[in-house]
Amino acid sequence: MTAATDKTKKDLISLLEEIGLLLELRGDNPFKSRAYYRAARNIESLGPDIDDLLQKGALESVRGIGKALAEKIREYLTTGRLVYYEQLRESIPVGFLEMIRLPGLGPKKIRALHEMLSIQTVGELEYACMENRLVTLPGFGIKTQDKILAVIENFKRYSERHLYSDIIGQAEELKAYVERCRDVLSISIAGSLRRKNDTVKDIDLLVATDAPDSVAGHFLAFPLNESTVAHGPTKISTTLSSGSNSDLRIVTPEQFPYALHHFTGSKDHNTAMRSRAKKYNLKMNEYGLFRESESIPCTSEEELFESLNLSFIPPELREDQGEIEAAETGTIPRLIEESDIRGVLHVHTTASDGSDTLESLAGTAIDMGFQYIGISDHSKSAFYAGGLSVEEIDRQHDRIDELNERLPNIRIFKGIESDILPDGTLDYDNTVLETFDFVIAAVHSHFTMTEAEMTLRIMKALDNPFTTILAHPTGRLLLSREPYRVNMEKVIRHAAERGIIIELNAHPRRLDLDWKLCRFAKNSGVKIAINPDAHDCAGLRDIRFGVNIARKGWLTADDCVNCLDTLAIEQIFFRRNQQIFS
Ligand code: DGT
Ligand code: CA
Repeated sequence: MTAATDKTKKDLISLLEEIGLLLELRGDNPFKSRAYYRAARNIESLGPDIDDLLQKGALESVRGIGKALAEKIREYLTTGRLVYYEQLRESIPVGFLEMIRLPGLGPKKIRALHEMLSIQTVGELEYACMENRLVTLPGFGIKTQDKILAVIENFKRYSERHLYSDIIGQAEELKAYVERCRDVLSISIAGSLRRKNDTVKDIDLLVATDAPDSVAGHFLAFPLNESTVAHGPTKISTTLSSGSNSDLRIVTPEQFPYALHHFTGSKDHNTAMRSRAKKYNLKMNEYGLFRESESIPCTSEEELFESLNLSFIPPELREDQGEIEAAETGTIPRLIEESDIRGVLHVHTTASDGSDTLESLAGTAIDMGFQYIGISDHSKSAFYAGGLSVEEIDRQHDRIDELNERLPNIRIFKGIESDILPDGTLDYDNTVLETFDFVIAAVHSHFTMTEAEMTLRIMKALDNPFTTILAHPTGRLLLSREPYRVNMEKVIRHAAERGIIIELNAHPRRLDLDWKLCRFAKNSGVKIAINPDAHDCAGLRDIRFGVNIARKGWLTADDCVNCLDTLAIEQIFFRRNQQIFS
């Protein structure tokens, strides 16, 4: 028998090593994986070529290769495939294979993280680190957590898509740098970053100049450029140290408004705009707006929209979701802005899994100009997150009363992030729940229910008269975890009927509700709370990412409860409590 494939000894060794690793990842008997590693080593040190042994039917003469393994090697070398390996691979979460690429994270640790925290992907692992989940985990600790965060930082550089929050800083730095070139006459970030998408592929930057070579030279000298990908007369692409690509497009000052509109996108919005232009017998592209060969002059995007009888469409709305019709009828809403936010809810302290104290969080909220902060540590079932016992709640409430007396510039509201238990109940008795100003209900476990079960579970939690807010309603983690199966339309309609607020979680990896559902919630009559879900003082600043998505979801300040002042939001909490007792 001869090898009918081009599989070499080297391929075989890699295969056996990978099987050993996969078995370890799956938690099979360690003897099994060791046998594969040993066989790989023995084959490596073999003198004769593996094909000779195969032809002679003498594979079993190699130390560590028994009958079963010899059969597998034969299958691999003769067919080029090994069914056993393919099945093994399928039995292991794909994310494990991604995690194993992180230096310092071996199969044992990956299994431990999966068993104790249900982590299956690098993104979930990063999120868990940010929530300090590894600090008290046996075999881990704060140092390991910090090391893991550092290697993840490096890992993310090579992803195809990036979180908006990971890229915007470098994009703004690049823009500020390019702007320093004297020949730059106008400049703007474009593409998905300008539309404030939750994830982005690259940085699109647009410049107007009369001296393209000078601008190109300056751009190429940006200190954070790692390599040049393409260099043409109007477009240059580089890879930055963050791992993302940056595309610079160079146009004349006259072309700038049209190019800005074009390169902002989205593609679907552009297509819809072109159809509209056609109705006016106009042609539209990145260089201009034309009636036959005559160019229609526009000096800004505003004028470009005006030429098509449209009001200005904010970039966030340019997703072909009815924005052109709204601009035609003058019904584009005044979108919420960060300066509309009066206070923040959903904040964790050192009492559960946060890393800053109540006092320092309140201090940061004051510095940020907020009128109130709503504390909501985890509830008792969330043992992995230091969920609060009834005694700890009492102590926290005393502390909040004290601080409210001492700090006249801020109102601290007493809240809790209560787990929604698998049967849809909340985590404490009514006698405990009634001591809070507000109760946030959220799913943190049992993600794998059927859609019907999960929908019922959440709807039941919304029926609880103590529930004020439903948090991170779909459970998705951007680029790392799909939403759990749930009928969100049903949940949103139920929340509307029950007067429940739904959270737009501002953490850049959650942003859940997503922007399409935000709009559906608004149209269903649900109020939204843009919540930072902060686990430290810096986390309070994530609110801006939530505002971006709220804008993409067409929300105004009136749609968001945390644009209310202290008195008004207190009345909402109070009214809810009155309903319970009436
Ligand atoms: P990304 O990069 O995947 O996060 O999303 P975008 O929207 O930034 O996409 P990108 O960088 O490929 O292109 C930037 C903009 O340029 C895009 O939003 C619209 C415009 N554009 C690019 N290619 C086309 C195209 O083939 N047709 C039209 N109509 N517009 C395009
Ligand atoms: Ca882009």
